[in-house]
Amino acid sequence: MQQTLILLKPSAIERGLVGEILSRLEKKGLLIVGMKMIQLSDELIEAHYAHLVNKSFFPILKEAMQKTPVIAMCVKGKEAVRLVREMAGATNGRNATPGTIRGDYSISAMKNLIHASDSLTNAQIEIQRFFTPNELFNYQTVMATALYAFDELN
Ligand code: IDP
Ligand code: MG
Repeated sequence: MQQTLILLKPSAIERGLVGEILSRLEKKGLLIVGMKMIQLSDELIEAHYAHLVNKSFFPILKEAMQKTPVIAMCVKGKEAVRLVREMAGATNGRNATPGTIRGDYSISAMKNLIHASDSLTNAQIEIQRFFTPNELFNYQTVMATALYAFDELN
């Protein structure tokens, strides 16, 4: 099973879309193994969006990410990294395919509701950036045998 990092951004919090997005992730079969609300510091945003610090829109992005606290989540599932990226949709909400979270609920390139790790390597780095080991939980649910075939449970 893979783990991936999700942030529900201030655009999701402000619009009251937390429940909706969480519900989609749960219904897909992803298991929440960590979840907390945090106010992002300058340092955390600069590390998380290091690939964007030199972009002209970075100051606006930083402000947008600090407008409210965010909800950070670590979810687990088979191929979870790719699945959550696909469920999030293209970065720009106006280009995102209907049926994706951004495609259904965002009309903005920046205020696109959700962050999802883009590779297994980055997922591991990002999970460690946002969670301490004791904030992540290893538990089994009876649902696992309903969600997966026996030979998929690893
Ligand atoms: P991603 O969130 O789909 O992985 P990234 O390129 O990693 O996309 O960009 C991180 C975030 O920065 C985006 O989710 C979006 O909020 C913002 N962003 C990226 N590109 C633009 C842009 O061209 N204009 C405005 N905001 C952008
Ligand atoms: Mg990205």
